[in-house]
Amino acid sequence: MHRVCISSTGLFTPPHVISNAELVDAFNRFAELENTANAADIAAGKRTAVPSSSVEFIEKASGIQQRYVLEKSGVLDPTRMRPRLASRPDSEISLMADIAVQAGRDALKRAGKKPAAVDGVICAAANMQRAYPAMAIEIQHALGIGGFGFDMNVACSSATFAIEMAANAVKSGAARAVLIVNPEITSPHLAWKDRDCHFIFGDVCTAILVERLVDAPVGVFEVLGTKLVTSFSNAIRNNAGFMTRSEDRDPDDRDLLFYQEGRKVFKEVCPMAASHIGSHLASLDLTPGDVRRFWLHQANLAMNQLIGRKLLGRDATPDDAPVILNEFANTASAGSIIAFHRHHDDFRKDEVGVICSFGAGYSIGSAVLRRT
Ligand code: CO8
Repeated sequence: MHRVCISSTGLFTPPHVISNAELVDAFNRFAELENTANAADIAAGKRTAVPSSSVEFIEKASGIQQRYVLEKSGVLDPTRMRPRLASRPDSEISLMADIAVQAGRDALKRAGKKPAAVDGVICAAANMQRAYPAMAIEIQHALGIGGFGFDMNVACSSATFAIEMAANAVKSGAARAVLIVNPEITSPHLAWKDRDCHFIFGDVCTAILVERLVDAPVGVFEVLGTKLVTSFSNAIRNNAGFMTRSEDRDPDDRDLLFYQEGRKVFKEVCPMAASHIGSHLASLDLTPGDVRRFWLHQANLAMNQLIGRKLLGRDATPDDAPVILNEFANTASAGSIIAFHRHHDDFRKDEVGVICSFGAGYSIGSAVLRRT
């Protein structure tokens, strides 16, 4: 069995930013148009008016201040309320593969690795651009990586679940190194017309290089252990799928985009995540007090504060549990990886950190890391 490490991470940040003020302005103009068009039905009590959104609510309820997106004009057009993404011919690289290649190259460059040293690509994200061929194989081809490629989806826990898959492949000797990419293009499957969730997500792509510890320089993060759990819930769901056409569904049906019971998720997932991390650490003879930093899933600031308090018995500082959701919003599986990417340089030798994601499924994944 080989010892395994995360030797580098990579990040692709989309070119466009939408501030909360811009988002709320577009939403409120949309609400006004809708309410004007349906004024008679609203007055007759046959329809409820679309309520307005507010920057204050968004910042207080979530901690999110802005989000990056691949295309913003369509999102901010009150007559459209979804990004304008151009379809590409089969002869061109797909959008999802394109951003994954950029994040993947960043990770390879930071590790000083050539594609020839990598034996597999896992594309792990909350949504795939198409059914087949696997996105990972297109990414593998574009990067010039040999071996295998496959896609996997565990919603917000896709990246941590992929770390376990990659770590097992490296540990067993099946691969020398595996590149994980998390192209999270959330904007096409977010309900921008729903004020309860229109502020939640942003687009991004992260990459993680998992390899044999002996092949990496000192200063990388050894993977001491990974732990995954799932428990079925309908509280976060998206019913879009390949059967909707045969079911004669209207593509605009609300359940064909992201929907959730946010309060229920909050209440149910926080204790699950805190006890998951506690038991994972205990299995490695560690306690939360031994952990220098928690790189938590970035869905909601209050959620992370609650998990931090449950683990540490006090308020977690930004140094204990760094926050990136103010800048990126919820980027599904990429959130905890961005937190790690941005906040690990100051680790000293032998300090321990935990990456933990939680989300739809429910699914929770953690990786305990020690700096070498
Ligand atoms: N502006 C003004 N008021 C608002 C707005 C708004 N935009 N939205 C809601 N309100 C109102 C509500 O209508 C409600 O009014 P009332 O009290 O009169 O009913 C009031 O404000 C309070 O609303 P909530 O109870 O909904 O507010 P919360 O304090 O619970 O905050 C949150 C809402 C932020 C959604 C919060 O519940 C939360 O963050 N929960 C956890 C969510 C979470 O982590 N979800 C995980 C989802 S991600 C995931 O797992 C991956 C999915 C795959 C990726 C999909 C990509 C698209």
